[in-house]
Amino acid sequence: MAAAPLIVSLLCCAALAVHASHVVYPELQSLEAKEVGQELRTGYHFQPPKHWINDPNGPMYYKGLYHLFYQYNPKGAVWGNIIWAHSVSTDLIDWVALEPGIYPSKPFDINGCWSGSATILPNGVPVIMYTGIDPNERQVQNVAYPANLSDPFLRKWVKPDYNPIINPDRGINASAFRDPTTAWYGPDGHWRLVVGSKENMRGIAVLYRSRDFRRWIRAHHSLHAGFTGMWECPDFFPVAVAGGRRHHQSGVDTAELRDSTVAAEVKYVLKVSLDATRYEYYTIGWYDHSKDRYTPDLAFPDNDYGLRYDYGDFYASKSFYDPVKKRRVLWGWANESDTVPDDRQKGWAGIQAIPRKIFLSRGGRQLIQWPVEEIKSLRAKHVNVSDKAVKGGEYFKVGGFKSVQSDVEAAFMIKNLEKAEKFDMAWRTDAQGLCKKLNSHVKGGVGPFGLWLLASDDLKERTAVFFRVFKKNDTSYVVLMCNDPTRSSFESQIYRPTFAGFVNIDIAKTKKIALRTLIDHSVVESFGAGGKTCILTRVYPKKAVGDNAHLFVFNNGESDIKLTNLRAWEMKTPTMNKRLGQ
Ligand SMILES: *[C@@H]1O[C@H](CO)[C@@H](O)[C@H](O)[C@H]1NC(C)=O
Ligand SMILES: *[C@@H]1O[C@H](CO)[C@@H](O)[C@H](O)[C@H]1NC(C)=O
Ligand SMILES: *[C@@H]1O[C@H](CO)[C@@H](O)[C@H](O)[C@H]1NC(C)=O
Ligand SMILES: *[C@@H]1O[C@H](CO)[C@@H](O)[C@H](O)[C@H]1NC(C)=O
Ligand SMILES: *[C@H]1O[C@@H](CO)[C@H](O)[C@@H](O)[C@@H]1NC(C)=O
Repeated sequence: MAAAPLIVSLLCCAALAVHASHVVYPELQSLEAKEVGQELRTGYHFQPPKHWINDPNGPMYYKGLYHLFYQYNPKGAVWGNIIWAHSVSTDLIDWVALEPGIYPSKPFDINGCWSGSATILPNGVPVIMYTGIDPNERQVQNVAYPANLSDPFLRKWVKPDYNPIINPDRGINASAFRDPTTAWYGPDGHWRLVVGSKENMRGIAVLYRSRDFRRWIRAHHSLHAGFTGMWECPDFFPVAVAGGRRHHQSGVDTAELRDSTVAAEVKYVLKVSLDATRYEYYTIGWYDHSKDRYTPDLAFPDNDYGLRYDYGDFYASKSFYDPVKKRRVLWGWANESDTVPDDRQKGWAGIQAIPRKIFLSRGGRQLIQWPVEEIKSLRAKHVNVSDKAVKGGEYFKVGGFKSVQSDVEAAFMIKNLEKAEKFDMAWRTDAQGLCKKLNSHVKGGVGPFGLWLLASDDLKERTAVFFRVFKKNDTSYVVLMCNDPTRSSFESQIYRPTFAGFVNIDIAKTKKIALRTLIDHSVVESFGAGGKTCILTRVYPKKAVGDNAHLFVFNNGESDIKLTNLRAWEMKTPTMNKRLGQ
């Protein structure tokens, strides 16, 4: 946000306002893209042919198809004119674009159709709840039903005239009341859902109950609240615990919570997107069905330095239960890091991260995320490197394949931890600050080691994804995973923050750490230690594009490391949002 006034002055005279936390450029909202810049567009990350996208909405599976709706500006490459665009897929890889699912047409949504969720009713009927902006600019919650249940594409949605079904009454701020969750059904036969809100600096998950999905009554207390500012896009769902009857990696459908034996073998996740920081945080905890209260486990910081799905550019995420593969799948939006004039020029802005399977770790201390297995079907030509020592200060190029659109899996072995730098406990809550201070160019003891990618041959342009190991005391170590895009391009206007998170592994015991990175022209999406720590960044190389983008392995620490194994695949380009019949 800090750069916004500058951007505006560059554009000359655009009026600046902040609306639902998106910087608003009224003059640009309806300027259609004439040409679409292809160079940095993604190959296999979800993206429409042009214009602005943000939050994923109402993901679901229905009659053989995965549905993804998303916030979309049909008229321009900046936020505005928001509707629910709609795409379907049989495999989460190839996508077909349909006509918009939900768009302003009634008084209760005439000024905008904002984010929301889908719920599959017990009779199999999918229903969408979304935030509409009414004629008084109030945020209200509406319901929409499919016009034709026999149509697996769910092309047409009917918005009953009894909308809005939830109003911002009884002291709720009508400008801070949005993004209803998927509903869940309690043992008492009542539906529940939460809507994100705030009261001064207190973020709130406002709880509602309903018998019939039409008349909703606000509960006397919220599901949960915290002093972290507006809570956007809440997501609340059960996860299986290890040792239960189902495998801990299996998903749990919120609909199953009616069954008390299922409810006894799960924990719950509450994720909120913090408008104040533009990052997301989650806690794992316990939900009392009779009192309708969620209590995070004490082990988890319930604030804005707690656990994050992704320590990079990833926001407004939403999960859904996939009944085909019995897993929970997570979608999240990544915005651009270039400037608004850049977006205008390229004619597009925003992508969705690769859908991730999400589940509770075996020990129950965090969630694990992993790209859905289907994306392996895009893997083409590959290269292998194995058992290669990388001495302190050395690096080498991984040649023989095109890395600009690729999937890289690497495993590093650390023989000796003696030289690890001392960890200052003050860094405990500031991985990002630590990575900024000790970036990939700052020599270390054990690390920084990892990948330089989207790198030009002369290495002038490069993005680093790496690990660095610190010593806490004689027996305990801290592993930092970091993404350093400070040299990703020469363009000075581009937002290039170092992003980082700690990795919860006992490196003294494992001596090994794995990294998987999905590279896609302007996307770098990394999964550390099998999905314990994830970081997505957007970069805009000028030289390291197409066949001139290279991959290197580097070690800028004193200690030698070994690359035990690296496999890197070129990725094919799936069908991405072609119109049906085109
Ligand atoms: C409903 O969808 C089915 C399947 O696509 C189609 O055959 C039927 O004609 C549709 N009905 C109406 C009323 O549009
Ligand atoms: C309601 O929320 C809006 C948007 O965040 C804020 O500008 C306004 O001050 C809030 N109003 C009150 C009464 O808190
Ligand atoms: C790479 O290693 C894998 C696993 O060992 C092997 O199956 C594959 O054939 C190797 N590929 C090449 C190109 O050597
Ligand atoms: C080292 O730190 C770990 C984790 O904080 C702690 O459990 C352990 O007791 C410490 N060991 C010593 C020798 O201080
Ligand atoms: C994405 O863009 C950057 C650069 O403009 C902003 O700093 C972020 O706040 C923004 N992220 C979101 C989630 O809007």
